Amino acid sequence: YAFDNAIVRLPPASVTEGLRAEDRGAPTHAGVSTEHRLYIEALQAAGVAVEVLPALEDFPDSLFVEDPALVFPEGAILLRVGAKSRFGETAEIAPVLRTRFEKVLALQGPGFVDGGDVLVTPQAVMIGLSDRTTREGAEELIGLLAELGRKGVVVTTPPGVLHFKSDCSLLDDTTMLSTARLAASGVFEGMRVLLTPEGEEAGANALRINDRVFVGIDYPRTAALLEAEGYSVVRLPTSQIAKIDAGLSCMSLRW
Ligand code: CIR
Repeated sequence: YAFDNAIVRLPPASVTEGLRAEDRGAPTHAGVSTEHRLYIEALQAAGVAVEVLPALEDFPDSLFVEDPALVFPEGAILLRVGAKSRFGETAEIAPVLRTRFEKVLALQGPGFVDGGDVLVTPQAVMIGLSDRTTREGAEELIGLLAELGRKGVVVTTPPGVLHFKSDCSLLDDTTMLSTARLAASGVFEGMRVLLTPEGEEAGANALRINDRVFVGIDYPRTAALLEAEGYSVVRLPTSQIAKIDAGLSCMSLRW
């Protein structure tokens, strides 16, 4: 969670057509743009240098740059995103990553992995199987991670949850924030786990950046819990991106 650099991509006007499991109304372009701008400012205030890429109208979900690639100080891995409408986002981010990283590996397929299913902890890189991430994809990714000197492990995402990281985030070297439904699977055994309060499951997609933790403003009990545990919390609006099933980790690639 110590990061010097991040890449983000501006929301296109087509973001109103972003994928969603359940239609709770479309977000507005202006609303998403405001949330995105505040997110960039929060990253900068945390000491991160942010590269802002131009919007891609053909890809409504392309502001969620976390999904088509993984980045580490040692190199980047291009992924094959599990949703058809998002598949082309990898080719758009690839040239950018080639200018930033010497080593850029790529998942060849036929499997799929969304970056939202990949959680980096000091012990391992967890890859959550989901409707987007297949076992074949996860197994190929384990081989690529090994080339970067990282250990990958396959875990599962609770049913009905979009991404593994929709339900958890790393708070420090030994502590996870998790929903009760994900923690119940035992994936975080051996770690200290803080549970999101009932009704604030979506608050589990928080984001530790350097000395602070970003938390959605709509999850006040989660924010209070983290503050009581001594974390310095930054509250950010996420109600617009939540309409298209996104949270705070999705909007950047960080290293
Ligand atoms: C999608 O369904 O792909 C987008 N509407 C939301 C992606 C959120 N990304 C993430 O959790 N990493």
